[in-house]
Amino acid sequence: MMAIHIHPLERKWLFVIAVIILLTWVVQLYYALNKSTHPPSNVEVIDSVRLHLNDGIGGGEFAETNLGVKRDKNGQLRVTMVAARYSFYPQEIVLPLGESITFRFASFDVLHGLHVPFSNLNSMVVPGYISEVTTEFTREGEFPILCNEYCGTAHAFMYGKIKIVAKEKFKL
Ligand SMILES: [Cu+2]
Repeated sequence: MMAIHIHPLERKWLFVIAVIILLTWVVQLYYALNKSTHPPSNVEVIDSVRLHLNDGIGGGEFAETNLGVKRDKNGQLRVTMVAARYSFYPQEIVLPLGESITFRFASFDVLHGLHVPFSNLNSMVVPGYISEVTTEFTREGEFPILCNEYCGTAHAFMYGKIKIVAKEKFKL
């Protein structure tokens, strides 16, 4: 059999690539195990065209009048939010520190992303699907909600605001 010849420089780069892949893997594993970063596991479809109507799939959960922060019958805090070019609706919400909160997002038009710095809240908002994330905040303060999927000309101006307050100061 003929020996395969690999140029020494190519061999070097193969090694560099292998190290980069390994490093990426280690970083992902670290964040998955220590910072509770994990892919969303909720698959739920929605009709984006009827999102604003009260007769949409899910009983109009994403109709304008149903958006915002609510407590469900089990006492769990829920945030229902729509991402659309170029804002998040509602644009400002207030939430308590250290309490489990379930976020449900839907897109009105194109692909959006939702990221809150200093938290593990980071999700894609794919048109036609509901993104669900349950998390809790560990720092008080005001944080921007940023769109991290390019969605059009004014993408850079698409933002919202989350204010995290102490549990005792939180009112619904
Ligand atoms: Cu965007």
